[in-house]
Amino acid sequence: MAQQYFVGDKEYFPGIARIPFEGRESDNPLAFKFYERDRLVGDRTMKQHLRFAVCYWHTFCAKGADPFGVDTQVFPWDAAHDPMAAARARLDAAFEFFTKLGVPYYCFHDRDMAPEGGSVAESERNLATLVALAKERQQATGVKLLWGTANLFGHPRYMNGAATNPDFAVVTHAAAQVKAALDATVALGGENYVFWGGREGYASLLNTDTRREQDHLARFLQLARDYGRSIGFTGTFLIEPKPMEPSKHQYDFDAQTVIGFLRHYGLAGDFKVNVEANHATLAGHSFAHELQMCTDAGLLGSIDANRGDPQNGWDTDQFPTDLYDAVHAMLVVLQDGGLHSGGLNFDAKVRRESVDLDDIFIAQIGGMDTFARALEVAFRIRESSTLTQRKQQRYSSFDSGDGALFEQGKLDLAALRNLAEQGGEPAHRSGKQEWFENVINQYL
Ligand code: XUL
Ligand code: CO
Repeated sequence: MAQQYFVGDKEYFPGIARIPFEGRESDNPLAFKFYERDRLVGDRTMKQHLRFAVCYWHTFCAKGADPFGVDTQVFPWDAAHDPMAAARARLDAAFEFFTKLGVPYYCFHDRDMAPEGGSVAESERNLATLVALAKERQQATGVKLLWGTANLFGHPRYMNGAATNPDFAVVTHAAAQVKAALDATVALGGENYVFWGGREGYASLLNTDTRREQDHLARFLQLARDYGRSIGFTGTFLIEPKPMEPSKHQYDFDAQTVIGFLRHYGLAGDFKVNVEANHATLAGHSFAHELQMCTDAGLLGSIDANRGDPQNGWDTDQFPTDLYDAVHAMLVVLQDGGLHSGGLNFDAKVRRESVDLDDIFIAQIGGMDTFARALEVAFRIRESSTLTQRKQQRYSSFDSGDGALFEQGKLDLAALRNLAEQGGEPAHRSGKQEWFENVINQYL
């Protein structure tokens, strides 16, 4: 009997079976060209290195609407009128998709999985009902939860912020949602819990006490951490930086801002950073820069690998296809010893014009192939090229002698001045940037 890849009553993607690996010569759009899940790269399989996740919201909830037009995509799991029946259908479609694609993880917001009810208690019940079903589906398919999160930006009550809202009553509602989302994450064995502060920022300084709002955000995160730990959450809490959109100024602007915030409020360690490629672009940084800042701080938690568009200034949430960029990212990830308990989540959506049901498979396959290839290239660069040694060599004057004493804090400023006088004008040493850039192309 053919293996069945759907778990509910209905098949939502008929005609699509488990996505096979066929290699780069294949022209089958529904096959992997590079992602071969059990292939070893070094001592780990591609699946273990890359820890791919599908996001629930863009994949099963977004339907192509933009600020100028209504939905363009019609999904069979939305047919039911009753929101709870639609949520059950969406869950079944999601697990069919995860299984056919062969991804190990997924991520969700509370409101993607279950509709908001008329009261806090009803919202909690709705979520608990869907979580019980998701638990069954996880057990049946082996798909796991990379992270859970709460949507603290969609409802009108959050228009002035969630944890940073000037009205305490709104802060209590944000807390109720995070509490329930943490309960759900723990029930589903989630390995991380994410905070993306979409509305944790402000539009005008004239009406905003930014100091108080930042203190409130830190207090809120401490309470969430303490509650999470009290119910047995042993995973990592993650903050996902983004400089703008929807808030004009967000308190979690970029990785270094978040790292400073976490250290200032004593949250680093329990909390790490979820770097989104796209948000790096909006902050005027490269994806690799953001990853490197987190690696340097020991705070790289996980990745949203979707890209933006360098030609415009909004969040396009596209699937990654730029190999050069992905290689750069994987060089940093490998330097950090891999993704640890994080993963590569595609917080991405197909374009408004991509209206066929197979487009969501094609998009996800493309993103996974991009990172599979980037992993291989980055691994070979680290193994076979002299890139890492040549980078280290630029700093060799600190490895011994007075440079080493400086690093150890054993020289004062006057001693440095005397060394400058004795040594005379330093030789000009080339940074060799073009050589470093050429190495990536050589290995692609
Ligand atoms: C928004 C964004 C979010 C977070 C989760 O730009 O990236 O979807 O990943 O709330
Ligand atoms: Co994201």
